[in-house]
Amino acid sequence: MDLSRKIPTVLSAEELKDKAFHRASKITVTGTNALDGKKKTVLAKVTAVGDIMVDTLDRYVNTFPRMEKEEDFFPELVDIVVGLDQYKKSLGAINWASGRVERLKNEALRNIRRSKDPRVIESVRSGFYGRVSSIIGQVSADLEFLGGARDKFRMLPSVSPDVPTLVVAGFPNVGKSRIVAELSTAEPEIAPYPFTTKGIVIGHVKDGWKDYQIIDTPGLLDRPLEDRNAIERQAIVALKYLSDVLLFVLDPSESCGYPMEKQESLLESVREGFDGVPLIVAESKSDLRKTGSGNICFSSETGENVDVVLAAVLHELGKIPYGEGTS
Ligand SMILES: Nc1nc2c(ncn2[C@@H]2O[C@H](COP(=O)(O)OP(=O)(O)O)[C@@H](O)[C@H]2O)c(=O)[nH]1
Ligand SMILES: [Mg+2]
Repeated sequence: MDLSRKIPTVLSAEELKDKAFHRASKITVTGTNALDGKKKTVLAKVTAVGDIMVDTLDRYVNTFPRMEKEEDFFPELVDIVVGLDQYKKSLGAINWASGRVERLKNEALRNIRRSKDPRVIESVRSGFYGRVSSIIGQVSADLEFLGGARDKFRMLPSVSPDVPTLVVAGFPNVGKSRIVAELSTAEPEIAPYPFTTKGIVIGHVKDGWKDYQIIDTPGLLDRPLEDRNAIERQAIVALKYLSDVLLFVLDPSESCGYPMEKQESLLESVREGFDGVPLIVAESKSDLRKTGSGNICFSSETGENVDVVLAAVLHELGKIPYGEGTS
């Protein structure tokens, strides 16, 4: 996902007005006589102001992701990052302003064409300038909001929503990063993620022609959900939309510093929170301790059963329709 790439810089209300009026101020058209010249010049100025404003506003409406079609973004992430209600409201306001300016432009053009009085022509122009200024002023806060939203979208991880994705969970130091590195075909990259300081780690694994994502989420799925504040909970909810399959890592050696009882209760909490997402439970550090519990036991240290973990992961990811991973 890369929401920000195609979105242009959002002008403030002042900048947009300056741009339009400045462009128009440079226009003069010569006519067959003084009235004709005046008329043609004012028609061209009004057209320029109207078109610059409408084109600019329409570009925002068309390039910011719509919340109606969910293919190329995650509404839950957008909600956390900017607030979905305000986002929709602001896009709606920009769309409204564009329509208003277009109508006022056409009305002014008609009145100018109809008139034979240079003073009337001039007053239609200045009336039009005043009205469009006021409309742009009315959506000033919305432009500002969308400008901020664009910047915040840059923080979102460049995760493809349509590539089947494995998310790895478990307490700190249980061996998540090492197994992600073992499973990944390519070197994992670190991407920023809203409300975590550490970012998320995105690895890739290939199975024939298919490329899958493996995501390690330091700070997100490594503590009980009950201990989370509202924003962290939302971030976890958003993460749910990235997850097609979960791998939960338990460390029975407890060398991670967390007793198995706590690890198992986190597992239950994640199981509930990610209800409906296929869950693979695997026990790490089999070189240190094996439980005989029936879960896959692996060791990134010796390589034992890393292939079994990989096979289980690929088996589950293989069930996800490719190209529509996230639902
Ligand atoms: N003995 C042993 N140590 C491991 C194994 N996997 C990870 N570790 C060690 O456990 C610590 C935490 O591993 P890491 O992958 O960073 O855990 P994470 O915090 O869950 O990502 C590191 O010191 C690793 O070297 C393993 O299979 N066997
Ligand atoms: Mg780690």
